Amino acid sequence: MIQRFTMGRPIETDAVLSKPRSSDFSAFPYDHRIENNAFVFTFGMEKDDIVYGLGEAPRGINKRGWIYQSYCSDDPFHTETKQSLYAAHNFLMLGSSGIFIDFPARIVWDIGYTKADTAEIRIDGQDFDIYLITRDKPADTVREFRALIGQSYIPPLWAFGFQQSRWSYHNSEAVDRVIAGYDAADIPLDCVYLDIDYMERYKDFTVSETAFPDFARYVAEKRAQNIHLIPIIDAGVKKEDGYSVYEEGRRNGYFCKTADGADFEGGVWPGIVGFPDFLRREVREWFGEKYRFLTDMGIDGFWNDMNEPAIFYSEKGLRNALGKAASLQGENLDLSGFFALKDTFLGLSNSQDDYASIYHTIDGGQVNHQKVHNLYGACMTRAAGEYFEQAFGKEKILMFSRASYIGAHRSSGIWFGDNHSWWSHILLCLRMLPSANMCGFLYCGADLGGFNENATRDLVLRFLALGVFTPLMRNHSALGTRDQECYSFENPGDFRDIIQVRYRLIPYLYDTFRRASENNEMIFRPLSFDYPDDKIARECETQLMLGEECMIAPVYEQNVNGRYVYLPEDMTLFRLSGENVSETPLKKGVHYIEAALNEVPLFVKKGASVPLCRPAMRTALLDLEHMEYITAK
Ligand code: MIG
Repeated sequence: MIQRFTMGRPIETDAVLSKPRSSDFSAFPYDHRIENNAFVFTFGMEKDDIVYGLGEAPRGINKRGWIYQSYCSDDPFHTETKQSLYAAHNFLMLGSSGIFIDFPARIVWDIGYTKADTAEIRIDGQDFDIYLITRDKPADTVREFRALIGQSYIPPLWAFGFQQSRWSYHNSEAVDRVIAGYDAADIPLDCVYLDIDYMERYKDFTVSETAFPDFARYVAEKRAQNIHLIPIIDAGVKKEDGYSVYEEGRRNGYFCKTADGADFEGGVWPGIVGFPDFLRREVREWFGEKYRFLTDMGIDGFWNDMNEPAIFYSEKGLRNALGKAASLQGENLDLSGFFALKDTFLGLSNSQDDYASIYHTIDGGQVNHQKVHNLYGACMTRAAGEYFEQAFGKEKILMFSRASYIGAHRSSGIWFGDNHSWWSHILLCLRMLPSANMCGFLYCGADLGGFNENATRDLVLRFLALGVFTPLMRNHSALGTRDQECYSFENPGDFRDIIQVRYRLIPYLYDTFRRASENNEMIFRPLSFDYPDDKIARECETQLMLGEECMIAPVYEQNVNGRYVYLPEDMTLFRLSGENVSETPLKKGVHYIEAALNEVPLFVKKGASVPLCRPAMRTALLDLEHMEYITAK
């Protein structure tokens, strides 16, 4: 059953496709109050209740015992004490009771942080819709919620191939070296990413002539090798005379404004930029159509970045900070004065003052950015996704975004942003997968090997062994970090063994993905969804159910040959490595499972089968007619 409760006059977010009629608010079942203009409601949690949800967010599958915020944030340190990441996915479940808050400004979710047995949810405003969904089983609640928000995006098949990225492959020679490196090591590859340096001075919808001369020909040449190039698009449009995208945007009044009606200007990679007001349909149509510059040259995949939006500084913020520094010139700073000055500069990026000084135009009126902050990136990505669907049809273009709000799941996937080459981030990725699936985001994944800082060979291998199962399987790393391409480590054969397993599983994974999208199901589920009465399964935060047939349990620590795995029922362990498959039937219970660095453990439920094809160097070269089945007898 779904009930909708409407308070005030909510801003249209387009998260929900067809809205059920609102119930009288007096029937809202939770204790609530208004406090400092915020709507606050609370509910109790029994000792053993599990709270799921919030999509892309820090910490566990069970969200209890922490405080989270829905506030899209560009924060490259995903430590466990953070409260938000890049997305705002306002769907929470207490057992099988679902709550979706359709509200695009800040929400604070105190899930037993202040009081262990109480959840207190603070909605920063009084205009919103809350949907309550009650079913007997969590998976049914998710299905009903997903039907409400509409079918999840399905990418082209080749988007399930292995993808290599780095900030940045600076020119066509660098891209060619990557492809040659993979080909020489016999490691399959489908995509190479173009990070911001492919552009001319970081201008969206331009390609640097010196870095990629005759880009269309180059793209065609790569397509003939079955390689897709995936350029990045940033949210901000460089302010530059004679740059048509900027000039059109300014002339038509398409950029976000300040209170006095001037274009808001912020500093990001291109220097000073205007931020398209993606909340407006005509701006989305304009910006979406701009991707044609690249699709006309044969590009068929994109990643949208910096769309929280990330703002390194604003002119006003910088002026204030410099003024403050100048006023201290010649003063004898005490320690607190020094720290205050330092914080002034550190606080220039993604500052609340800047966000509060941005205005959108909605239905002809000015709306402060803080009221709609969490829609910005989602609307950018919708602009692209809706253009692609209309111009090319469904399932043709790969599209994923950094920032997101529920609703964007219909036109794109997401990646989990700037993680680190830390062992703990294997688990962070694992835990976000079911949560993101609940919220409709099926095409997702983390930067495998970790984005920030230097990775070790064993970390990349173990990260990839989880990535074998994530729809987006992309190795990506930051500027200045050690080479992280698979062929740059010792004995690349181990990497081949892992990535070939992915290619063998593509028919199964793609089919599982498609069914999950069509039937509003999750690809990855917490064990507790499937084994609600099993105490150990209910607490499991390091394994996931995959599809109807499988369970996965990646190794996530250094210098170990395996890990403990809990089997909630009899299953067969298949160790997959390259074309090798070994099989070990196991009884329900706890087992120490060994997995070498070149092996992917896959647990299959008794009686179930999983198809495997022969590996190939590209998805386009897979033989999808001839399958071998691994069956758990
Ligand atoms: O401020 O384009 O999350 O994947 O490599 C950093 C450069 C901007 C952040 C993205 C990351 C990308 C990087 N970008």
